[in-house]
Amino acid sequence: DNGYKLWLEYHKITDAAKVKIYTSQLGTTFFQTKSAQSGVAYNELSSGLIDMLNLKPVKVSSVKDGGLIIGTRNELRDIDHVIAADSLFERIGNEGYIIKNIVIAGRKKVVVTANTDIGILYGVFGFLRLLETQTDINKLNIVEYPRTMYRILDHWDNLNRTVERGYAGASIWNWHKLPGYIDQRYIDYARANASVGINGSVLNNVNANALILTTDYLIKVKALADAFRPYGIKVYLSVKFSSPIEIGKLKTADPLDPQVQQWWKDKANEIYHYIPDFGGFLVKANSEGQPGPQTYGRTHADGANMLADALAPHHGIVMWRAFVYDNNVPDDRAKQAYNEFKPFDGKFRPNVIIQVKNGAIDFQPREPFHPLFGAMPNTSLMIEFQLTQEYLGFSTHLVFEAPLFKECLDADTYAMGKGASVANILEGKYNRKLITGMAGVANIGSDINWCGHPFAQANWFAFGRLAWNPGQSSDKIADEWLRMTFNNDLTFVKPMKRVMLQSRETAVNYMTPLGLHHIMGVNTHYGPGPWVDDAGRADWTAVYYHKADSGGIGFNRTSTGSNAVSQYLIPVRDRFENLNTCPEKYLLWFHHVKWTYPTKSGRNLWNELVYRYYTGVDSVKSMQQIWNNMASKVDAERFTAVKQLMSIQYQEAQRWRDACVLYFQTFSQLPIPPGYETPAHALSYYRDQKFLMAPGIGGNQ
Ligand code: BDP
Repeated sequence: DNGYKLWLEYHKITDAAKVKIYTSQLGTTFFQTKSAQSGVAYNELSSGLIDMLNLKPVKVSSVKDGGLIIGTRNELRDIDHVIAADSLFERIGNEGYIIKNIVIAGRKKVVVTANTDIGILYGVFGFLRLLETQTDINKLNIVEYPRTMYRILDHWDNLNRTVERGYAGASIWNWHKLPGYIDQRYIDYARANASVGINGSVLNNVNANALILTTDYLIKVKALADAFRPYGIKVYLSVKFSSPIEIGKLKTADPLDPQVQQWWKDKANEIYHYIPDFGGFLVKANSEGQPGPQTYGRTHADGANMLADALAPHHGIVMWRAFVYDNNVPDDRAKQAYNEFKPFDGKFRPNVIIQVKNGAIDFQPREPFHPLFGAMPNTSLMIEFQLTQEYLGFSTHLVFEAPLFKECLDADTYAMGKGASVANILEGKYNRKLITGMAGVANIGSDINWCGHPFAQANWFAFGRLAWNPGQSSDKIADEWLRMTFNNDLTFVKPMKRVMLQSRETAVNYMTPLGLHHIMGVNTHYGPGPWVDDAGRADWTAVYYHKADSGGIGFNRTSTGSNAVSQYLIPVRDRFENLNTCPEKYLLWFHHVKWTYPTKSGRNLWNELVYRYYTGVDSVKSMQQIWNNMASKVDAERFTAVKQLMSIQYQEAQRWRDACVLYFQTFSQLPIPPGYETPAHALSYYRDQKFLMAPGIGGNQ
């Protein structure tokens, strides 16, 4: 099994009792298919039932005769009152669905209903998921609806098919063969997204190439949009702010210039001529050398609003990124986004949504939540997570990211008093006028298994499930994914779920324990680089972030330091500010502490750091042992793939550990406590290792 089918394998169900119940219930179907969306829903249902149960249901034309009834509320007018109250139909909105047992004429039935065809498609995927995870279908009462409106994958794909920070092969978009050639993969991609509720796709890199807005490319984009439409996926494009100059031959891209404004309006009209349901733009402006409104002395609001005005007549949105920093290295890069955006709260058009990374630096293995969450009550904010593992070992390390996402989503900002979690803010609970969303930087490429590492697929899956409902637990998501992707055997699911749930903490331990961050290899971002002190600018180095010296280690972001803590609201601010209450997982993020500082375990800081690094490596070893026991429970192809990747991960974890411990020891001057194995090489050996041709390094090709 090469993993191409992702979590949609629809394995044959072998439990005879289950097969009997499912087959007797699902042998007859009432399902009218009138649109492209309900057509794909029907096909999905049929292939799922055939693959799992060898069942080709008989299509019936009357609700009475069906064991499984699928249809929109309108199509089921005669029985909708038996299914649910009006208020419930209202609650599920345009994309939600209800799956329920009802009794008609004395016969028990399963009904899947929704207000729209796309709701039906999501409902069918939801129903098939129940079968894939072998759930009882006789006590169903499921009401599902998405908590965020825009659930989007951001592809950092360049037009030349390289992928910035992509570790799963070339871009899946074959621009050269488009629009004439629609690769089956595009359809499989849209289908996989729909199965987890993702409804949008930004096709190209945020470091955008202006060519994407030329007519030649728009025709190609239209072909993709047409292929995705039956699955409810809208396309969006990353745009370069200087496009009016680069492809429009204007002299300026100043957002207040009438000619520039007109250029964007005309461009929007052209796009909507080809793609009537085009989603909108994603913009990286005035960040890492990209042009933006500040280039012309204007503000983020000026820039975003100008684009928003061009898209508004067509109902498109602008996703304007808050990941901004420039060449004037401030005392602390962590503060810059907040400083630049907070003053503009309430100043953005209603169709602008600010896209904020989960933390204030950059997708590190662990960061505290971004202080902009809770700071802009009158502005739509969407979170940006990174599925591609730029700082998490690329596609060689098994790191299940749901716990990382959840840690941020569940964090309490106290913006509206206790309970104002990041998730609640993202869901728009405090301001119903706002638009809501979640973005994930895709980890997809043309590797046969899509994501490079068989387990990296779980991050794509988890993102979709959490964008749909941030309240779901990592445990539930891992459980579903394992069952759907591999099998329902508890002797497999249970231990592997533990591995997945532990894996992020394991990576934090062997990479950046206790709040350390940004100490990875320069440019590639692969492997350790705590010694990096020259990278063109201070805030691209590692020493800027860890600040190790003979006196201690850590970035003082308290009021005696950069005071980044002041961007958080009380009591979060106080908790981080105070050494005694700051969670140890963020210790060195907020504090510079002595090497002999006593940590909660009773070990001093140095010994704790060493302990964490060694524990991280040991945990990878346990992961390997558990996986080795799974040989008889999974197919040989994926078994071998994961086994090999885990052995790379083990070597890499050791490298991280040894390099960091030896490097930090040059400051602490303290011994590695007895009982730990001695690093295999001297520090110079690790420093000299180079990964010049590592994949994923930037550009806007
Ligand atoms: C960083 C990446 C860089 C991206 C940038 C961004 O290293 O390649 O362009 O984020 O998000 O994580 O714009």
